[in-house]
Order: sequence, then structure tokens, then C-alpha cells
Amino acid sequence: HGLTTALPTALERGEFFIEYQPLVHLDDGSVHGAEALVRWSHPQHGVLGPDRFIPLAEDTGLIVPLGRWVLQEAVRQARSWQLENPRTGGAGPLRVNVNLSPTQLHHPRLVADTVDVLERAGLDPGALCLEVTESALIGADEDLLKPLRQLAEMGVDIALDDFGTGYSNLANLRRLPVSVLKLDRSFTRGMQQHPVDPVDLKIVEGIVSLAHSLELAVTVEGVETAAQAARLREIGCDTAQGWYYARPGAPDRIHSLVLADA
Ligand code: G
Ligand code: G
Ligand code: MN
Ligand code: NA
Repeated sequence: HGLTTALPTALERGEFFIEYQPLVHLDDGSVHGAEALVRWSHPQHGVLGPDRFIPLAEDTGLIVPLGRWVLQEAVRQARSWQLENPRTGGAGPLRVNVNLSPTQLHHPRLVADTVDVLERAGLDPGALCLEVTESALIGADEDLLKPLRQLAEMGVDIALDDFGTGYSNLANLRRLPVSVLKLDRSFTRGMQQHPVDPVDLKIVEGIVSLAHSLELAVTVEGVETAAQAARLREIGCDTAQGWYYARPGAPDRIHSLVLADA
């Protein structure tokens, strides 16, 4: 239908834009970084979320140029937040998370493109986190993992997104070049109930303890209330993302939050 025909030229027409949602440290609420979330400002249908067009972009191959554009924009934006931060005088600890879809993971230029984008923007590889879904890495062989391993060796963080929704063998985590688990929102939801869902609580405690024993950091998604945040901090989760802190928004919003910390 209409979206399918308009998608291939939407990039040239400049119809995509990025919103950023902060990731905060659970211990003190300070900003750790932000996740880049792409949107399509469609001339007839208005603003469309990624669920409406990412699957289409995957099927048509447009995800490769679109994903490269998101990476380039997000990396430039991160560098600009760092430079604007008077506290750090441009060195800046602020990081940016970018989602990678399975097709991008298989693309032969993933490593070269990423290195190129980082160098052009002057961003330290350690300030970039690439999010890959658990399902994209299930059964991944060494050929698929090699580019991620190379990026990890350069200092890029790799996060396992939507963790807990796939069926990965937990013991397999050890062989993946990941440094962060992003715990799926479905677990965080159980922390919001009164009383807290005891099974969800046990699962989250177990995952956090396993993750930490493998030296992985844990980010929790979908934090909507102060009570949830407090509970997840007690359990030992490291960073959090959710409407309680901020909805996805314009890049200036992240800048203001960083300044408020400073
Ligand atoms: O923006 P929203 O919070 O509705 O995100 C919905 C989903 O779209 C999330 O799972 C997110 O990972 C995915 N998504 C957002 N931006 C991108 C992107 O630039 N590339 C890919 N591959 N997925 C994205
Ligand atoms: O990559 P992923 O699909 O997990 O991307 C995050 C998605 O979750 C986006 O669609 C974003 O708008 C949404 N989101 C972010 N914070 C919250 C929250 O606190 N609650 C809910 N219900 N959704 C959230
Ligand atoms: Mn994500
Ligand atoms: Na996610």
C-alpha cells in the first residue's frame, strides 16, 4: 500500500527524524546516555513509529541505508552533547544507544561503516552502544558474531535488547560479545503491581545476579513509577529507561537533562 511505495524515497526527502530517550543511573538518577529511536514524518499519515515501517524497511533492504543514517545522526548528536557539556569540557561521558536490525548485522560493511561514522564525528567508540535483539543472536555462528566481536574490541558496547523474550541459553551468554543486558519491559511491569509479582521479582533477581557474575551491566526498560525504580535499584539493576524519567523526545531535551545534573 501507500507506505510501501513512499518508503524508498523517504530518506532522500528527509522525512525521518530521531527522538532520544534518556538512560539514567539507578543509584543517583544522573543521565548515562540516550537511545536513538527513529520516526517517519509521513506527509499524509503524520508521524509514524518504527513498528510501522522498520519491518517494511527490513523486507525491502532500505534498512541498510536508513540504519546507516540513524547511526550517523545519533553519533553526531552524541558528540555535540559532549561538546556542549560545560562540566566535562567536551570529553563527556554521555553515550548513545543505536538499534541494529538483523540485516545490518549481516551486512559486510557494518564494521567499516561504524568506524567511519565514529571517526568523522570524533566520537570515542566507548560512547557508542549498539543494541541487538536477543532473537537476532539466537543460534548465531562465529561468522555472524565476528563483526560484533571486532566492534567490542574497539570499545563499542553491545547490548542484548529485549532480553528475556527470546529463548537464549543463558550459558551461551558467555560466548556473545555483549556487555549489557536490556531487560524487556514485560519484567518491569510485574514490579509495578501491588504486591509486586513474586515470580517476576525472582526472575529479575536471578537475571541481575547472573549478569553481574558474567560482568554484564543490566539496563531495565519501561520504568514508569518511582516505586518500580526503587525496587529495581534495590535488586541491583544498573541503569533504567522509561516514562518515569522521560518519554522519547527532541535532542535538546537530553542536553537540558545533562545540564540539570551538572
Ligand atoms: O520508538 P519506539 O519506542 O516505539 O520503538 C519501537 C521499536 O523500534 C523498538 O523495539 C526499537 O528497538 C525499534 N527501533 C527504534 N529505532 C530503531 C532504529 O533506528 N533501527 C531499528 N532497527 N530499530 C529501531
Ligand atoms: O527497543 P525497544 O522496542 O525496546 O524500544 C523501546 C520502546 O518502548 C519504544 O516504543 C518506547 O516508546 C517504549 N517505551 C519507552 N519507555 C516506556 C515506558 O516507560 N513504558 C512503556 N509502556 N513503553 C515505553
Ligand atoms: Mn532498543
Ligand atoms: Na527493547
